[in-house]
Amino acid sequence: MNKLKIAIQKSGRLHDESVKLLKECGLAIVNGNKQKLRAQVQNFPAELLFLRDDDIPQYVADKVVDVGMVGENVVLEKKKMVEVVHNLGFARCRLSLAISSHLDYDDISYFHGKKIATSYPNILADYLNQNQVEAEIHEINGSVEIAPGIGLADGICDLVSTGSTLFSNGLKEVDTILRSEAVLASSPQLSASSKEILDKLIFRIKAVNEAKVNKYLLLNAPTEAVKEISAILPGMKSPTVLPLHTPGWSSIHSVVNENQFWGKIDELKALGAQGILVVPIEKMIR
Ligand code: PRT
Ligand code: ZN
Repeated sequence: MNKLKIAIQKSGRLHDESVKLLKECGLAIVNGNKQKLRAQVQNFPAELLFLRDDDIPQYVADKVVDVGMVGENVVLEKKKMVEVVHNLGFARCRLSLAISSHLDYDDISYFHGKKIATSYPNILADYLNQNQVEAEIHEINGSVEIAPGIGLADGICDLVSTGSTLFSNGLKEVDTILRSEAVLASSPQLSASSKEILDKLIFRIKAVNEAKVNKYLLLNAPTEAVKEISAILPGMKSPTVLPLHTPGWSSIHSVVNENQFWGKIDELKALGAQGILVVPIEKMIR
């Protein structure tokens, strides 16, 4: 049977999260040893290849692999014939411009005639063009943040997540070019059978990732408040309402988005809700 060839980063920031997500999707990975180039999957028609993240778009475009788990920043920089088919929800970061923290900055025109060090020359060049800024791009791979300190450049364009690397190098973020996260990048010309396997994988990834941002909520409330509480907790279709042994009381079960949870708690308490339990969901299929 045809197998979907999935490229994941061999080692680095994306490796562990990529493997974890595939395992949460139920894939039993055998010999998933970082030293090896490949790993097999026992219970799903897929095979894993461990590669450098920068090479993944090329391998996908060349159809050596069908799909890769890689930062969207790398997909955009490499400009290969690949299609982002799903966002994976981890390795979130932004690609930003930064300068020495003691310098004044008004807007992007600051960079006119300046030298910018980066590992993202294509994305940076496009951004400068869009903003009609003429600057010199100095491409370096790694340790970009030290460039201004050693006089190699006036500013940098690099990935930022917490901002602590910029801070500890005496730099400040002055402009964000793009936001990125890990994505599934696929060849636009997959065979029908590979596409079918990819769709199955995406279905599972959605179920796993949706479960992570939702919680199962159980509470007790006076039966007379059920209607109002149901309006606050619509759930997947509607909440489950069960009678409690105590007359006039009901148990209400629903699903709530984690981001909305604290906002809803005060309203629920005001309507008489008690004994509120919040439980993690492992998989969620709408
Ligand atoms: O060896 P290989 O080429 O495969 O890996 P790599 O060294 O090129 O990549 P790696 O593992 O560092 O990053 C892989 C991907 O993780 C990137 O392409 C991004 O999509 C994503 N990612 C998310 C990040 C960061 N966050 C991040 N913070 N990649 C790099 N950084 C670096 C950044 O370059 C800077 O040096 O972390 C530093 C900043 O972090 P903060 O937290 O101090 O702001
Ligand atoms: Zn890399």
